[in-house]
Amino acid sequence: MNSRRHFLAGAGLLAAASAVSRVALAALPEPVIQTSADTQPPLVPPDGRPYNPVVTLNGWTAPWRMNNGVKEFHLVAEPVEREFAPGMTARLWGYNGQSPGPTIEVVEGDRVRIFVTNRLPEHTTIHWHGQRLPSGMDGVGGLTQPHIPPGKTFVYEFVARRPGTFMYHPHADEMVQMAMGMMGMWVTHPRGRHPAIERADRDFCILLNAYDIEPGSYTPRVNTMLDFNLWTFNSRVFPGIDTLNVRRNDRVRIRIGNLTMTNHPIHVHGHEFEVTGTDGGPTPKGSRWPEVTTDVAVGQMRQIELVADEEGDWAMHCHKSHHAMNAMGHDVPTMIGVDHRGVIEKIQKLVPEYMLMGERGMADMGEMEMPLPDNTLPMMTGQGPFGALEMGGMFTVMKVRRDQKPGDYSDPGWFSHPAGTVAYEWTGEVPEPARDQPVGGTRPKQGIELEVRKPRRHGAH
Ligand SMILES: [Cu+2]
Repeated sequence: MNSRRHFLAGAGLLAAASAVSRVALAALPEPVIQTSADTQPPLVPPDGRPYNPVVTLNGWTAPWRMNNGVKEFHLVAEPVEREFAPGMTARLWGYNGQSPGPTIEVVEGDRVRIFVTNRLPEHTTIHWHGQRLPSGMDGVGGLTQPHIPPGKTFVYEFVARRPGTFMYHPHADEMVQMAMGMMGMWVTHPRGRHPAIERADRDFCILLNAYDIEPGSYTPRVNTMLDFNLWTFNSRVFPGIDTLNVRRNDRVRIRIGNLTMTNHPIHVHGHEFEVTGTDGGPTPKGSRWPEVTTDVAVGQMRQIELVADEEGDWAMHCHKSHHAMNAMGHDVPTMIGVDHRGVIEKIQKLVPEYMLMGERGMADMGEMEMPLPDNTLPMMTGQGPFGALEMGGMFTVMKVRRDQKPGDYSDPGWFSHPAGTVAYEWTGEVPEPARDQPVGGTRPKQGIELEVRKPRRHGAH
């Protein structure tokens, strides 16, 4: 739900004192604040050149106003609360009430004016990642402009010269401000027919970001270099990420930007896609090849497209398995193959709530409801129609349905598989594997050889 918040607190009082006229207040577009982490419906352009709008998963597009042919936006850099998934909320910095900030959508050739108000406790700027623009509008604090001090508003203005997918983020105390969630996406639609840009039926935006939030706490650690524990699509983790709901045979475009500190191989099940664009713009058709995974490196954007011609529920996720899980439980030691019989009861006499984890792998964690500290999410979680999904982090599902109406982005529920198309249990005889047969008349020795190593103490090298 959008809620309009007055930019100047107490504006009524000021107006009564006739210090600020209505005309002066109207000089800035009122910033629109988003309070929900739900996916908002596409913003069909009310004016300007028409285009097929994007859908930002668990996000929204910034409204604008036309002022003498200029598209005016107002971004407010401010502390925000962001729900990562039900059960966990983080205190971040973002724009207009959320992290990531609203997606900005314009058309090639549009003159764009963006007011940026700083409500953070420290200075900031916005860099318009990937845009062609006058150097002084590039948003690098100290290099191309003075920083925007707390409480001040700066104006950026340029023409969106080339179509494509871009990002925006501060270029001021960058490590801190990006670790706190300050970033957003920018889409410039082509002005007309473009030889390298097809018309897409569904066009999704996903910004990859990462956080290090200790279980039980609310604010990210801002000095973490690589060891983040929450890997997010648009500052959400599975099972809090909305699904990509599409109609069968739709041409689906997914724009993926990476503002984390590592690369993410993004994998889509059941279909092949092509990379149709990068930060540099649309890729020439002759340069494209089919893929099912594409690596999105740090600071990069990859725009992928597929024809969703296979009905079903298709996983879409980062292929680094540690990025498809959440924060809680990473410090469990590897216990596969360790026989705990007889030990567990003894431990439970001392620690009554002690649970054995990982003796047979870690899948138990997906099923089990572990007691958790406040405000965190289990490492492996989520329920599907057949049981625990054992996922987290950068994981969602593309739901392809023949009866999904054009323009309908609502969740159709789980897929009803046609009879005989689901993997099933074999109930017949299972022959012994050939390797167990005696070779040359001798059976392999019974029992397992063990190599015992003393545990090395941490740091003792
Ligand atoms: Cu990843």
